[in-house]
Amino acid sequence: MRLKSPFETSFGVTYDRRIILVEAIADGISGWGEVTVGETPHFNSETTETAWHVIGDFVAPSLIGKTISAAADIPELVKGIRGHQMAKAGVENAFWDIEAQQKNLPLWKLLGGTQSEIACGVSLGIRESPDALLRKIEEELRSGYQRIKLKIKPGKDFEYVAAARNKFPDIRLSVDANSAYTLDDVEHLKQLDRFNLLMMEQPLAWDDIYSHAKLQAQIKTAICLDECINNAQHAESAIEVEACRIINIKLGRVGGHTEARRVHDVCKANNIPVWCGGMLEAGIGRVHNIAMSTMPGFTLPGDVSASSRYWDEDIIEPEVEVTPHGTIRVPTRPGLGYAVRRDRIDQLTARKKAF
Ligand code: OSB
Ligand code: MG
Repeated sequence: MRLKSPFETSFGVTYDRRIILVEAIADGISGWGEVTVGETPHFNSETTETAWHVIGDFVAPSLIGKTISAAADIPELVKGIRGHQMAKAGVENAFWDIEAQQKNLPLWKLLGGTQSEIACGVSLGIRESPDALLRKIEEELRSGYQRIKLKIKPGKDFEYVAAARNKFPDIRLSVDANSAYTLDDVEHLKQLDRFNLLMMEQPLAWDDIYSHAKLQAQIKTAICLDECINNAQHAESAIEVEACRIINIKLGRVGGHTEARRVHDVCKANNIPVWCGGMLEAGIGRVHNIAMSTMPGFTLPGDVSASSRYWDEDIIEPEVEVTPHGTIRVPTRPGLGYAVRRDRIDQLTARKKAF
């Protein structure tokens, strides 16, 4: 699927998404999940192709023919597969859709969600100039979004953030570096403290919680970890060593709804606010994100926004829409609560495998 506009982060530019969808069928009910993995191993170590391989050769064979009494049984069945959280999440989440339909509940209720309307923010890719960025921010604020996140990297940071803060002194503003800095940049990163940012997301290495603790001790801005948190144990460690004050939860990054809920619970018990991250999802991944975002610890606007910001035409019906005050009203029908457009998916399918 071609993105409406290219998305640039510190690790590269994405023009098109190659997305793996999982349809699981159990007891005659069909459920859907989306594998929220990147095409290249630059966000984490997984790619579309590694997920295809791991699902086909390891995840699916671990589940076929097994008695699964609840979606939450699945992590135990695939725990021998180390890493590959995104591959596992796409499959597990399809079973959450099935379980919700079986129990005649909207998925968000099954997960224990309490918020029927969720707060939305946007993530803005790196732009060719601060002026171009300001125009984009203006447009997103006009649509109602409650928080603006700017992607940054060395050389495309201070000037952009300064321009944004100058023009919009009161908005909730944050930055996301996707691991583009090191501890040698502490003095540089301190310069961002003056902009009253809501948070600085994942400034340091993707797999290094400890260095973030060293940085957090030296800057005022709250650090939010993304790439570093792959399970509830990571969240506990990060909180204990004070590596962050906020955590971004991505279903794919932590391996699915079961582990996401554990991360949420750890954060909630420690008064660490969480929010739902995004991976440029199509509709199915987006709708799973909406369901997760209803849990009570999701107190900050997520990177969950309207389908039309990404796609000319999404793969669900209706598309995800955002209210003029920057929220999404959560569906009330059982399961995902949005219809999956098989016609459109068939048109877009390049490869298919059944088990
Ligand atoms: O770090 O949050 C991130 C997109 C791709 C990979 C990593 C990230 C992102 C985003 C976009 O920030 C969020 C979205 O709009 O889906
Ligand atoms: Mg991020």
